[in-house]
Amino acid sequence: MGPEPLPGRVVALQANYCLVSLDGPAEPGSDGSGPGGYGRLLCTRRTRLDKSGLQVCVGDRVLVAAVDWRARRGAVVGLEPRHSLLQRPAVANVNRVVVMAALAEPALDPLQLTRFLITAETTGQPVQVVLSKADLLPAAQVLAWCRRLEGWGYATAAVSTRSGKGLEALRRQLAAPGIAALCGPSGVGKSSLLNALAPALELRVAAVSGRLRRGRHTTRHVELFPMAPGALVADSPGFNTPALPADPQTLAAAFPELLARLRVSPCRFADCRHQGDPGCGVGVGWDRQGIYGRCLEEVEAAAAARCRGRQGDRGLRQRGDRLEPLLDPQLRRSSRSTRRQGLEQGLPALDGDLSSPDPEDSDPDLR
Ligand SMILES: Nc1nc2c(ncn2[C@@H]2O[C@H](COP(=O)(O)OP(=O)(O)O)[C@@H](O)[C@H]2O)c(=O)[nH]1
Ligand SMILES: [Mg+2]
Ligand SMILES: [Zn+2]
Repeated sequence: MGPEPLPGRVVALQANYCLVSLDGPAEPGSDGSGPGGYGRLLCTRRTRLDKSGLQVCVGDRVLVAAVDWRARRGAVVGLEPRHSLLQRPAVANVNRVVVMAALAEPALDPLQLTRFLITAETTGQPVQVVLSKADLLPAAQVLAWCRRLEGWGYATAAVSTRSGKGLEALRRQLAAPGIAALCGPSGVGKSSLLNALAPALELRVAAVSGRLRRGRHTTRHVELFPMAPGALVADSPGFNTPALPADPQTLAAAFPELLARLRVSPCRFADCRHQGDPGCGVGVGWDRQGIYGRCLEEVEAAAAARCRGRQGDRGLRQRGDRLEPLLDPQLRRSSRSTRRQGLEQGLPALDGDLSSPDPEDSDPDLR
């Protein structure tokens, strides 16, 4: 029997390894004040753990054994249950999600922002919005965007790493204990923001390039960074089309303003689509009604296709009145999200690196 396994947290994944930040001093007998601080060890994951069907995520609490202090290596031998999971980027044990969108370059796209917000909402944790590049729009327009997103039900702050606007308030928020996941499309300035808040991090930032005025994928993997003692922030690689939930109920639950209306006046029918149907308590004319409708259609189409797939029509999907080969990226995304839900429930193992950007919606500059 070796010494007791040491508790720590996974702060990054690299191929078959994970980087674990230990809770305690870097070496037995040291007080953690040496150059290694509270040590980080590059760890393998033991087969036994893999056979349990769980894939280790950034943010996971783990136990490390077989430590080689000189080589700073170890092996993950245990995984604590998660209290929450952000599916993409995959971050376990998030305490809040900060969704970031740029006010310009790239222009703010309410549908895309909504898709990120939906993913954030499915964690069950508090969600807030940060609008970046406030230096690029007149103050009145910045304020109008903030008011609009507050109308959706989100605390919203405008920031600029160029002018410094909003940075101090955000730094205070991100210094709260726990894990904050920062997510949003590529090029909105996530890495720049973390650099501005904690210059010691020196994260790589992309030059906005090409006709799309989007950043390149300089951030390649999810990684946790310390913002303050006990406060970690996850920077994540850009991807641009988050998946939608598998069912309409989960989708509706991800629209705070819809839920607020439902609380005041419930719908007559439990399966109401909230699209101006008779007896609908949500009503019409709310800002994101059209966006909700588009997302609902996509969720329903994917569910219907899955259902037909089970009935034997494998390989084909209905589109309007014709059948198409089942190669739609949306379907691939939804099946991936189903696999991740399995992960959350501790079911099937995942292959591949959860944190790597998907080629299908990666930045065209890099293809
Ligand atoms: N005008 C302006 N540009 C910014 C701001 N913050 C970041 N950028 C630029 O946006 C681009 C993408 O930034 P990056 O941090 O890599 O974005 P990420 O992909 O979200 O991590 C870079 O060229 C930054 O210089 C800002 O506050 N104002
Ligand atoms: Mg980045
Ligand atoms: Zn309704």
